Amino acid sequence: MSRSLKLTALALAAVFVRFIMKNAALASVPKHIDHFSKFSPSPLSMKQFLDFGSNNACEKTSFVFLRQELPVRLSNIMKEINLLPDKLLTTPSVKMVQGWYVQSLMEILEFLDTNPDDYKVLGEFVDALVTIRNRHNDVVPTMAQGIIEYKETFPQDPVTNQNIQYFLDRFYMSRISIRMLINQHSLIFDGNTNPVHPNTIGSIDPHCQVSDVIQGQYLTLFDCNLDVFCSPNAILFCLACKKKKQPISIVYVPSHLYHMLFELFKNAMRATIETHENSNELPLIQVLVSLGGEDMSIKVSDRGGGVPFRRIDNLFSYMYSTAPAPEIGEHSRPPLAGFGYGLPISRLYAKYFQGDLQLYSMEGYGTDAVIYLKALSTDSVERLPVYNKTTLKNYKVRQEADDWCIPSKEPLDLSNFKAAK
Ligand code: W6P
Repeated sequence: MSRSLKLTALALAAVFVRFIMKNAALASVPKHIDHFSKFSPSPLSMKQFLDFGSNNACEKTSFVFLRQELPVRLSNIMKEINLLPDKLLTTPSVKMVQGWYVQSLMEILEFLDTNPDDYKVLGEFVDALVTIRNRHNDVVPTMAQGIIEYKETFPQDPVTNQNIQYFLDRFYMSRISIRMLINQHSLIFDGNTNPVHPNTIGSIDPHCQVSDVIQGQYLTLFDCNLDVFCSPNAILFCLACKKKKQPISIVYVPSHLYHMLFELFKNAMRATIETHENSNELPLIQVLVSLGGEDMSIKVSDRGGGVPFRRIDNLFSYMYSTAPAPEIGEHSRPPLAGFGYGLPISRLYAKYFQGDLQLYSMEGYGTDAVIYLKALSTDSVERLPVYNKTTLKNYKVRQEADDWCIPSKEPLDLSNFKAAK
């Protein structure tokens, strides 16, 4: 055999061996998922997150925790992906997302029989986490694409909407939590302090000043996008605090708060502009921040004409707000279109640390959007989905009939009920 032929044969053999090994690894994945999904995820509190980043933080401890906890969280949610209706599970987009989860799970499992005392292992783990995080960057638009494909083939019905809502709320919550773990570990142990925010611990700011985030937010929105603002005073601030003069701050993830506020301001501004197109003065969007013993609440109030009560749930629906990206033309901005996933995902961010996001709207006037967050870091504990018998039951229920009457459109013919004389 010529030398080059030999080399080709060797290369082919190597490819073949890798192929076989990869398939062997793939074949054992369901077994691993079964194993790790039997564990419940362990919710962490803000305090625990901060402890991982404190001075005596131990990368080894974090590594040993994560190489168990990440497979547990991944496997719990992979079990739920498998419960999706076949028609959705077999769309190319959902298949692709599922493939990413399998790949990432395998990559973490590689670390199970490595030595935590080997600093090289620890370094490789950080690299692996970053690779995994980047692989999953586009999960949200890809799942949305899956829903679009599904909607094209199957007309939407309320039951499917309800099931997809249930799944995606849990799926995206799981994703938020996994990214939080990955971010904390990779930011804290990459050997650098954050030059811009030296006092943050990973992505957590122990003194997250809400007014700072709002101000930053306001400036960004003001400068950039949205053809907003005639008036530079478009947003009015009110800060309420028990201990006056001290700025309100909590232990929180500024990027999460930023995400939520961005969504609320965007919607409030859009509503304001659309209902006051022909007047020169726009009514202010008011922000009220209040710190109590238990809650830190932020209210964003607009006078953008409000939303009918019946449609509020739709604003949070993944199914009803999934539409192919609208063409941005001159006259193509249908009212209330293009909410996208901003609101439902903002609500998940709020719920992730035991808060909530609610809308109080009065059609004809305007909308109050309120973010509730926990004021105390001891109350800020991750809210995580778990795969168990109840989950299984929730996917199996097919609503047979509503237990409330359907109002009739025709007036009731009362003559049938007249007492016989
Ligand atoms: C609206 C609709 C909405 C959603 C979220 C926040 C504010 C607003 N205003 O009209």
